[in-house]
Amino acid sequence: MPLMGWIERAAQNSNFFAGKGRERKVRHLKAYAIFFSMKREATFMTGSGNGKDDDAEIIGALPAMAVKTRPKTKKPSQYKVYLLNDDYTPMEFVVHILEKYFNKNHEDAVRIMLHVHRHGAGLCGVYTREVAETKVSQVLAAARRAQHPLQCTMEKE
Ligand code: TYC
Repeated sequence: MPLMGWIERAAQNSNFFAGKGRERKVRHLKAYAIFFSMKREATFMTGSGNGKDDDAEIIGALPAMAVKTRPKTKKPSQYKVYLLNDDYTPMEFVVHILEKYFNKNHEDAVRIMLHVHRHGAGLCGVYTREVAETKVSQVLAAARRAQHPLQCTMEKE
């Protein structure tokens, strides 16, 4: 903390610190500097920066601060990507799609395809928004190219 150096220098140069109370005054000032920097953090973290200078509230928040780390980044939302059943798309084509775009092995691809066939829809994977959007459009484009009505959708987790 830069303030510590400043306090040390001030303690050497200023008459205020001279004499027998010097050690105690320096300690006191350092403690105050630490308190103030913590207070700024606590005000920020508790959102209690309402202009009211309520030290009691800040001091109450200090123990929580010691264990609470401020998240710098929000973790991105995840999206589930589903295949939907229809009466016309060949089972083999759906299996191929699951292998190619969802990196499933053959066994899992067959299992998921049959789940969609029997239940109407099935989860193919969970991805961040951009990846999920890419998967959906890749599947729709491949289905359109092959002239199958296969549908694919995504849903926020
Ligand atoms: N129901 C289709 C059929 O009987 C197979 C199928 C499975 C289609 C999964 C789409 O997402 C799907 N040929």
